[in-house]
Amino acid sequence: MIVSEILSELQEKHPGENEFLQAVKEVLLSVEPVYNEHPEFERAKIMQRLVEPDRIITFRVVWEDDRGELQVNRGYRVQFNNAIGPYKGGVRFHASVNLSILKFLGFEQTFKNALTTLPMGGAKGGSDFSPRGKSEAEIRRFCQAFMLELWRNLGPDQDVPAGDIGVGGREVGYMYGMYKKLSRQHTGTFTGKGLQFGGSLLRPEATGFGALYFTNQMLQDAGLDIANKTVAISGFGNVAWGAALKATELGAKVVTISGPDGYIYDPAGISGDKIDYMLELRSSGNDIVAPYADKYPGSTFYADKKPWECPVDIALPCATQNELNGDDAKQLIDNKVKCVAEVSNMGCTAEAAELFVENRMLFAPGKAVNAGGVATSGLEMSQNAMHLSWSAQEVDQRLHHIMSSIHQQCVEHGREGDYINYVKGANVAGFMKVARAMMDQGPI
Ligand code: 2IT
Repeated sequence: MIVSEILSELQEKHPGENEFLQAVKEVLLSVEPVYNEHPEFERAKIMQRLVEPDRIITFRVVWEDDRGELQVNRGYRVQFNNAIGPYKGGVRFHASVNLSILKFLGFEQTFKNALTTLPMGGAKGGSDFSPRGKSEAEIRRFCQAFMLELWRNLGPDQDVPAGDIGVGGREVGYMYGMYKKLSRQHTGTFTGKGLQFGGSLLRPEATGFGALYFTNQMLQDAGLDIANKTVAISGFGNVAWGAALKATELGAKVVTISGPDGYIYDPAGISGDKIDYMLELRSSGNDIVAPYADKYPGSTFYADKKPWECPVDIALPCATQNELNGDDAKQLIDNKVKCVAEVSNMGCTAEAAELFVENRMLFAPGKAVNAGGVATSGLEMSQNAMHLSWSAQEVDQRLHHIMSSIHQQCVEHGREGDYINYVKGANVAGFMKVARAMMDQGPI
């Protein structure tokens, strides 16, 4: 495989799909050496097949706003790869959603899901619908309209969506309700469901909790203790909330959260009812963190700035792709950050990620760190298939075990002398599993 050839061909075919090209480039560069040890992969054109989604579904979504005016959005589902299991991955509702972003997310999801040890293929979906400032009724009408078109492509053994940015328990409930109505079936076709109708305990916490189990293991392996470390978290959604909860429980001190409007620095630590307040802020639907500083004296709001300028021991991007750039990485390195774990998907730009690896920093990529979310979705699918539900303790134990296994796979495939290159480890481990499954199933 010649990486530059595949990349330039892709670039020509999909000009302007920057996020997708960025995600592909990172994986290609990581797996190139092992790929070239397997001439059968080259003959089977595994890489050329992997970068082309199985199929992309795009559709019109028409819904009525509270003034009675019709609105038109675009919906998508990118069914990327089902070599190891049914398509699985979240749905994102955000004004920025486009095909490049959903292809990058679906591509990443394929390898992430392979790392979880559970049988799930990769997919992603969403819409450029912006939930910001929308009423409950508008959100409900949009979710129902979105499902009206998508439902035929879904099923418990076909494609199982879940939440992502802009899609939480409320939206999953509305989409699942409509799915159930149209399909006349109550199956596990959606994860992140409410507890009363097939949801799993701990799914809301799982992405953040899993990320902290992983981070803790990285630190322990490097001879460091998470207790009393300061942590910068970005974002203030579901993932940031779970990360703040578990980081605090493990004895670390979370000093930042952020929103599109800027970031909050709270030197006393964001713990207890301050973490609960994140949920309140989120449910206001305004998508701003500034009110935190009014509510909690001693904290400061910095408008239009990112938390990476704060000197901290641990940095956890929990908001969105490319939220930590090269300059941010330099600043963190200058400030002697001990560990950076991407919790958002591709939270670091290519330049930032390269700087961390070149400087042999303790750095891990989203597809390993945040896999606890989809892994717990996999556990929800198992519970649904068995028509039973596990206790929180049982789910937590399994999540712990899965995160350890992902860490182990990264160490095994990412060891470079005494440095663990987690980016390479995660990419190679995920890729090998998918590639072997594709080889065994023939050229389809
Ligand atoms: O990026 C992700 O892994 C998710 N948004 C969760 C996907 C899922 O199917 O639970």
